[in-house]
Amino acid sequence: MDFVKLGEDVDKDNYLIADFYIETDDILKNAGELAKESSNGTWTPLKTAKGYTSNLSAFVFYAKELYEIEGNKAAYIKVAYPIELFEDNSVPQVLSDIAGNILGMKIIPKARLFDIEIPQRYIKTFKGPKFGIEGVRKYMRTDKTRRPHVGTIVKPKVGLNPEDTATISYESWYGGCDFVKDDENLTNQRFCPFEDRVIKVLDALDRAESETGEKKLYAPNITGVDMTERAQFVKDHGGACIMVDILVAGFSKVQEIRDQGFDMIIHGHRAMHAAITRYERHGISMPVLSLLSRLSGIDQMHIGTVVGKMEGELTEVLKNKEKIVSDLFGMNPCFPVNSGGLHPGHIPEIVQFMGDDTIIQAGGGIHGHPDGTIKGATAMRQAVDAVMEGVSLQEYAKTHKELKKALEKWQ
Ligand code: RUB
Repeated sequence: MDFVKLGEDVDKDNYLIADFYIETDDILKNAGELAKESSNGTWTPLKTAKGYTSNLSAFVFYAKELYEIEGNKAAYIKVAYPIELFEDNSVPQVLSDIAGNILGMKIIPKARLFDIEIPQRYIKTFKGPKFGIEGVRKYMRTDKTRRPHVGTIVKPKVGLNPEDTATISYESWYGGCDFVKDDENLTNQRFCPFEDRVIKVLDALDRAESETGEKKLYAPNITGVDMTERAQFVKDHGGACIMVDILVAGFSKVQEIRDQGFDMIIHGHRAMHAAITRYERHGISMPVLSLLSRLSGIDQMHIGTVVGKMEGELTEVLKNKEKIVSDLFGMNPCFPVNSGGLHPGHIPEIVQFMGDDTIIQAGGGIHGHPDGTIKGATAMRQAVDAVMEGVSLQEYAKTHKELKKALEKWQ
């Protein structure tokens, strides 16, 4: 078994290609160990290996030394994994291979999986988003206007009871939001039991829809130990959307929910991603997690904002976007979600780099409006309208007092 074959012509129809940044004292030797450990080998030759198991060897086919760092050499390497290594339709199994033991090997103190390329044959085993951008737009009846959706996260993120959560949700929708969601750490705590909350917020949604004549969407956070039952509960009570903390719950659960065919839009929050993605010399990049989220069936996916409160450079956010919207052998694209420290003043910039197919969410940027939630939601929607009409926010604010007040507070 040869785990290093530099310059080998890799058949991209039959291999998954993984790009790594590594730091190690011997690039080729240890890159080979990485390929071995992540496929059919281990630290020592095996008496149990059979002739036929060698077909499942991964191999390094490209290595480029970059620079010296902390007594090691840094390098980019490319590893080819035969697709027979992978179980059909299983994001968790892919991760156990290409980002499993190898990120903890002593001989490679730093290793970062920064990109993957997956062959069509394997992509086709995944269902991907059921709704995607077009499905969500059709449901929300914005498939003609094509404007960005406005969303909110009910705040304070924890502590409110179901009645107040429903009231704030109603006000958000009434003021102009399309979408209301729970926050990542609100699930089924005693102060706001899941079932009671879902019933009350969906009642508020019905009221908001009939009063505004617009479609509205609520994403209750079903993350927890009985996610299937929670999804069923939402479905039984007329809900059209659920939210999952993808990384906390795990891709297997996300895929299970997707495959169970609830026929509801799945909103993907990426809470905890920074523990995996943030350190640029180790871990897994957010674009890789974005792609895997798409494969697992997420319809609306958090990808960062550039502006706002959360870390994330423009190049990374655009890469995340590319992974979830670009052509992928016919798989539906996810609706990108920009969220985290946003207010109406950010909307022109976000639309400029994201385009109109985006869900722009504000929690504090709506519920912190000087005149409260309804006016806060109205100000967000006015900012979207201004951008769609090609008018500057300052100009639009002259005749839209909610927007004016928001800009006075935050810009
Ligand atoms: C938004 C919020 C969300 C973040 C997560 O609240 O806290 O959880 O969007 O970040 P607010 P990301 O609008 O008050 O900041 O989307 O980057 O994963």
